[in-house]
Parts: sequence; structure tokens; C-alpha cells
Amino acid sequence: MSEKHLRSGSTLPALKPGVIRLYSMKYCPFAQRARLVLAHKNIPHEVVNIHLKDKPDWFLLKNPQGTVPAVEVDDKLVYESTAVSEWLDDVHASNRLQPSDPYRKAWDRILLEYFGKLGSAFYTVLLKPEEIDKVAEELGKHYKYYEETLAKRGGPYFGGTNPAMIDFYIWPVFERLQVLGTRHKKIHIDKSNYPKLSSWIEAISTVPAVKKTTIDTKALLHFLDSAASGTPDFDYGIN
Ligand SMILES: N[C@@H](CCC(=O)N[C@@H](CS)C(=O)NCC(=O)O)C(=O)O
Repeated sequence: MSEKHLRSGSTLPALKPGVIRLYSMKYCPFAQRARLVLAHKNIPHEVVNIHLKDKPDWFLLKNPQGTVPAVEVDDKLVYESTAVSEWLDDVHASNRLQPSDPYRKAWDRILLEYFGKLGSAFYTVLLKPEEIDKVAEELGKHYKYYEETLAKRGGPYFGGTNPAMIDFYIWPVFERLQVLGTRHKKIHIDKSNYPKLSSWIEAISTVPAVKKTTIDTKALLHFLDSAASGTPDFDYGIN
């Protein structure tokens, strides 16, 4: 199937019985969560990319929120990245990513809820670079929180010795912050300031699912710039 993002007026590609389909957008950090889970668990699937500025009607019928990721198999369809990731993890039980310990599960939920603030700060860096000083200070507080959490957990991952779902939930935004950090030194995560967080970035970058879903820095910067200017270049890098 072509990787090009399907627009309104396009035909819905026929579903194949039993084959998982991920509705995605190449550069979406939320869809990347689902791609990480699929890759980590070696779950066979196909990808249908959606043009998010000109969505096909058939996609809006499947997900009235109009967001990616969504996952479909036979008569089942799930959207929202956390619901998608957890459903995939529950159905494909090997290599389980969600913690079984209730206390750890509660704390991973706290990290996830808190993570929204880091996501907002990332969008401020992207959309309002003139506010870099203020947002860098705010990001510093968030980085410190993750640094302390990793210290408590022993690392190298938030999941401990292995990556867990929470690592995959937060990685895509950290990947993008790393890329923007090449432009804005003030938000760069440094080994001297944040040794645990730097080690986490080093460790997670070697995880096969992360390597498989990572986006080339130049392409990601191009996409982020195009999105910031209001005309996201979804098909950039797709032949
Ligand atoms: N809460 C949603 C957010 C997903 C989301 O915002 N995805 C963006 C692309 S990165 C999207 O689909 N935007 C299209 C729109 O909001 O119309 C999730 O976790 O899945």
C-alpha cells in the first residue's frame, strides 16, 4: 500500500480479514506510540496514512474525532493513542509493556497525565520560538522531574531494566525536543545537567522498535517547520 496520505475523494482501501490496520500520519507523535507498540511486539499490520488537512469522509465515519492513530481489525476499531496502545498490548500479550504491579501502574498514569505539560511546552517551542527563554525555564522543571523519577526507578528506562509502555508514550515528544534542541541550545538535554535523562535517551535510542520508527532529523525538522507555517508537508520524504 502506498505511504502517501489519503485525502477526501480517495477510495477506502479494502480491509483484509484478520489484518490489523493502523490509520496514521507519518510525522505524528501520537501515532508513533502505536507504531512503537506494533514494532516492539512484532505485530503484523498495514498502515493507511491520512491527510489530516483534507480528511476522507470514510475516515471521519470511523473516527468522528478525526485524529490518528486509530486501529482497525475486522469489525473492531479503536482510536486515541493510549487506548490503541493498551488494546494492542492486551490482545498481543507477549512482550507485555503495561506494568502488572498496581502501584507502578498508578505512578505510570501520574507520569502520563503530567506529560501533557511537556507536550504543550514542545508546541510552544515550535510555534512561538520568541518565547524560548520562558519555555526553556519551564522545560527545565519538567526535565528535572523526569530526572528524579529515573533516579528513583533505577533506570535506564522508566520501566526499569526494560522499556515499558510509559517509555513509548513519552519518547516521541522527547525525540522531537532533541531535534528542536539542535536549533535551540537552551532546551537541549545535557549529560552534565540531566545525566539520567540523557542516559535514558541513549538507552531508548538503541531499542529496536525505536530505531525502526525513528524519523530522519532533516525530514522531521522540515515537517515541523511546514506544520508551524500552517501547511504541513505530510508526504515529505515519501516517493
Ligand atoms: N488524544 C489523541 C491526540 C491525537 C492527535 O492529536 N493526533 C493529531 C496528529 S499528530 C491529529 O490527528 N490531528 C488531526 C486533528 O486533530 O484534526 C491521541 O492520543 O490519539
